[in-house]
Amino acid sequence: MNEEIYIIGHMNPDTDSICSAIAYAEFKKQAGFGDNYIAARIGELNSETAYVLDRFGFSEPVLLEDGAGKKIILVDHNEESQSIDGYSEAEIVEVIDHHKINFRCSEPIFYHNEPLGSTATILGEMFLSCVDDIDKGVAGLLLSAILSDTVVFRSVTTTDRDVEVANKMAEIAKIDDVKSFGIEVKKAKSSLEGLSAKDVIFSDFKDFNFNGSKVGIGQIEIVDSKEAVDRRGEFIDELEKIKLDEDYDLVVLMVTNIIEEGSELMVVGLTDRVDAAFKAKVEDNRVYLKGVMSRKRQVVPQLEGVF
Ligand SMILES: [Mn+2]
Repeated sequence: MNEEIYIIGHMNPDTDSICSAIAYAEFKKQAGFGDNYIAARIGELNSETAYVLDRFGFSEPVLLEDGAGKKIILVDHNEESQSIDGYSEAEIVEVIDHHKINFRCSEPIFYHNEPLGSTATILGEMFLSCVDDIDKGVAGLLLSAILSDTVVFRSVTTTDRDVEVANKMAEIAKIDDVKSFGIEVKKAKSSLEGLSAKDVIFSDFKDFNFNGSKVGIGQIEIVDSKEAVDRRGEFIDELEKIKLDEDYDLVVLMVTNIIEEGSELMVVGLTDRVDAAFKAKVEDNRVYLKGVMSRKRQVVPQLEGVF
């Protein structure tokens, strides 16, 4: 048997990371590349992803805790700071992603990156062009991942190709109403009930190095603002604690209301950078940004630009 190759998404995995890892392992098998590709995860699933896997009858990918000495394919990320422990001693053999590129390698590799709404869109197109009989469950996973990452096509990151691939996958997965299925998927994660402030903040949290400054940006997506508004004080206290404990220069929690299509940013640390990036004023550690839903496109570049 050939050497095992692990396919992993980013830390604090989201639906796109997990479903893309599973689908790509499946693609490798069905397109004849071999059965030595193993979908893996590098953290716990969130409730949305657990819902999606259950809905389409998949079990969770194996947990990979250390990448040292292993062959690895990265999906849905390319930065070491968002990847597995032991990254520097792993051999990265491929990347499939839709984020800004901050990647180095010493050998030529297969690297497929496009500015699309999700990694699953790239994989959906690969399936459509290479696999005759796409599995209903795999189509369901890809559809869910596209809907999740594009916030049911509401995010500015959404492209025509995302919508097109999603519709094709919906047809195969026998999902009639794509948008209401999308809201159903998003709702599976939107309840904050029973989660500590720390769990909420770290449910989808990414680290960035902006010109030497350590910045952490978490995001939650909700369909009703009440719970988050009621717990603002608690979230801001926890952000302060994270900033001190982990020595961040700036920590942000984006509370994105997918129905209102806007985000409240809760901010601790260098709040003046947030003022400058969004030409707004952070007051009581928070600011509302209308129309802002995408961390990747509407928050990260703007903040990076003021460091
Ligand atoms: Mn993604």
